[in-house]
Amino acid sequence: MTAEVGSGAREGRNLSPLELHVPEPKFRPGDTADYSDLFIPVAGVAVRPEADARPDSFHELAYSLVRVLDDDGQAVGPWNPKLSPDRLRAILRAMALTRVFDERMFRAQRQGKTSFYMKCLGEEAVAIAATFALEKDDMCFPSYRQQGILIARGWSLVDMMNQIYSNKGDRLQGKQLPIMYSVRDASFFSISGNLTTQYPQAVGWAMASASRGDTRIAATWCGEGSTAEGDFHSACTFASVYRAPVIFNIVNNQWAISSFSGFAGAESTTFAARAIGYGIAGLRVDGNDALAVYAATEWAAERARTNQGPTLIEHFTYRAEGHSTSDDPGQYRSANESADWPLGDPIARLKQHLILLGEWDDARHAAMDLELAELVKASAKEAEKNGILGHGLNQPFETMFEGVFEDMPWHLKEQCQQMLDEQKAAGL
Ligand SMILES: Cc1ncc(C[n+]2csc(CCOP(=O)(O)OP(=O)(O)O)c2C)c(N)n1
Ligand SMILES: [Mg+2]
Repeated sequence: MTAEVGSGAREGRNLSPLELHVPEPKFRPGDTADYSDLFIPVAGVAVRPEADARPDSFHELAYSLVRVLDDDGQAVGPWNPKLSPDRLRAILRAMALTRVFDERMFRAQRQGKTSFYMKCLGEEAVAIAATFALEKDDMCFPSYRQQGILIARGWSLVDMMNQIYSNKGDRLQGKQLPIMYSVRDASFFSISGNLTTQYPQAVGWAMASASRGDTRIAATWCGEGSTAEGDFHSACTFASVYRAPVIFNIVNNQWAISSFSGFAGAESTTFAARAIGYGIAGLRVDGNDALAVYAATEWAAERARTNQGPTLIEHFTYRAEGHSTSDDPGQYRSANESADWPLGDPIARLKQHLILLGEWDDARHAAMDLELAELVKASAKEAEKNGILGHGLNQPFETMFEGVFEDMPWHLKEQCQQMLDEQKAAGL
């Protein structure tokens, strides 16, 4: 007798039918998120290998969590980067400035001044502490959530806002989605909306740097969801084979729009463990601990600069806001998930550390917040002089035909002329 397809009784054997596992987040709207089964090692216990250690000699770091700041705000253990108070205050200030900038630009979108914005609330340490541990001219290949790199490098807020407003001051001529900056002078590669393209680009740049005998290294960032892209894996292969001087950052903020990290593989292993299969050094760090992020990056940069090859760092953090201004996380995640995140807030934690050192206090913090709010407000007023969305101060329309071909082909010239004629006829 021929067995029916799908019956599970093929050739007389009584096999149970196959089934797929479809990941499901633990908590949904209406549930109370409970983090009690999340494994969080105490601060200071992770070993710190020498920078020239073989990648296969410290696998456990890919499954653990490097933490420097303990629950009281003390810096403990071998990963403590022992930064000066001035440096700590500079990191704190850049994180706070990024938060104020985000808040103002988010509101600008709600006021109709721009079409789109993305915050990095709760993840500020990942971009900012890492940038402080790199050289100013190391090349960064970010995703759309590392505006903190530009702010840490002291880039002009007005220039960033001009891009967000797509106004006549926008160096990119309104050709990129708001927040997709490109700043060669800050060694900040053009952001692409196509997830993870920056990974192989970073490896290619790092390989070119090495083959030219340069000393600059590359660092790139992507979200945990983006590790599911093929580009992530080909970048890892190339970097491992040629020991490219590159740092791979995976920002595990638990969510990829409305898909939880399980859809990118988090139920089975850590993202740092992806490094093991490629023979790359892999670290998992507390992404809300600016000192842990700094220390991991400093260590990875030393590996890269001494030709020991790439390092992959998973930053364990939480996306405290919606994905973008187009998203409403209340539709898909539990209400207390963000506030109860057990690793706290990166700004509050560094502030607490500085207070404990006797190098900061609440009054100074409040004064700094005030100063930053004034700075961002003044910058926004300056940028708005160049125009906001839909207020006529946009780039000349013909610029949309420029910048692709060195010499514009005849058919584009014709189309451009037709557009200008039609606008004239319509009195625009
Ligand atoms: C190749 C590609 N696929 C899908 C998208 C749509 N998309 C934009 S952001 C996003 C989620 C990415 O999540 P994650 O990598 O975790 O980064 P996060 O937003 O959390 O920082 C998706 C699916 C895209 N932009 N490009
Ligand atoms: Mg994510």
